[in-house]
Amino acid sequence: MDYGYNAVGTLTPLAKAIVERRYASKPTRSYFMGCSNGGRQAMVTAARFGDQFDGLIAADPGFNLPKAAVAEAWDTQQFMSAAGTGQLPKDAFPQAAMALVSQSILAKCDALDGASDGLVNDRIACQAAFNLTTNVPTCSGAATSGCLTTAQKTALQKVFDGAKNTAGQSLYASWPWDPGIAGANWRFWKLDAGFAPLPFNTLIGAGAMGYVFTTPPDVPDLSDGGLGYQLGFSMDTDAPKIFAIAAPFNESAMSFMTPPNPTQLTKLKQGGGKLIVYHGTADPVFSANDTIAWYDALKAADANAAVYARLFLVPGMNHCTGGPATDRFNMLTALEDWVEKGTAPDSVVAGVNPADPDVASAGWSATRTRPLCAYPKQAMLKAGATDIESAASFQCQ
Ligand SMILES: [Ca+2]
Repeated sequence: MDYGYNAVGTLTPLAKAIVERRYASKPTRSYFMGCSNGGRQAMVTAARFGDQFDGLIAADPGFNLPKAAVAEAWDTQQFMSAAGTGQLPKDAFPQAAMALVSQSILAKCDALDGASDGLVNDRIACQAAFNLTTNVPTCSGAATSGCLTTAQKTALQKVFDGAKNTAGQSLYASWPWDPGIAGANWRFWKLDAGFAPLPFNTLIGAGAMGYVFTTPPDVPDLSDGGLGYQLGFSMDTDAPKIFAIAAPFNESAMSFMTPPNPTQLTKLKQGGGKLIVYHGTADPVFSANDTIAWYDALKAADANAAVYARLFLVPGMNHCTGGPATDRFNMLTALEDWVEKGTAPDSVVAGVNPADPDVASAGWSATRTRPLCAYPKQAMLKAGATDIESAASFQCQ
């Protein structure tokens, strides 16, 4: 419970008391910013302790983190279904295969936003336009360059469709097709997260799943990095344990890891606080689709939710950073302007990190900029604009 939410709940008043004792006045503003599990923490804090903060930033949030750990086991099972004897997921899906899928996505989707620039801003149209089965060449025999085997396609499609139990019920979320799946950070988290001497390390999955998210706690064998544990994980009988309680564990993982009611941010709203959420659409750890579904539900529950909560999608960006993306931006300044000047962010200008190999290999200008748009708007090339390296050539629509 401390890990899930109560550390913030306990320490925030204490920190404020220390500030007041030292400076003889309360802090003028209180902000919270985190990515990944820190992004999850920001969302939980907005719901549970929203009156304690003036503004929060939840980046690539592990919003439904126990569910994402289920999905990681699912992913491992799918990737390994395409692996040969002695192979790991990284062997079953060499980088050339992911680059081929990325290029195939670009071929169908890049121009949909008006600019053939290596970025897919029109995410919705792309999901309808791209078809893994028909748009990527199928190998006639063994895996070679320039094609995917049927086994690779089947596995990758199941990963992107999202974890399901045998009844076909979704256990987490689907994932958007985005050219950023060829990013180094995507590969690290999804396929290649091995740390010597372990051949494979499932990171958030096996260890966290067994010890933290399963009730009663399990003791996963991590001597192989958790590979065997994930391969044996049942979507029917193990996955539901993230919702279970068993004394003395009287709160389930889903209860302590997620906001009590994610679409009711009453404390934040009534306290005048603001929440910015941003998420890379090629995040391999936490699906942007899960965050989008949350924001859609928030808007459905409160039509005026944009007054205190806004979502920004970052095309191509992997987990918190990296990928072929404009992943350099200052959301904290945008949040301060919103809280302190009342200027709500409709768009935030983002640049590239030219030292990132994914950017360098894409051949983009080192000074490329793009507007990140408040969801559901997305950046589209202005009619007649020709400079595809400049944010000024794009508009949110
Ligand atoms: Ca484009």
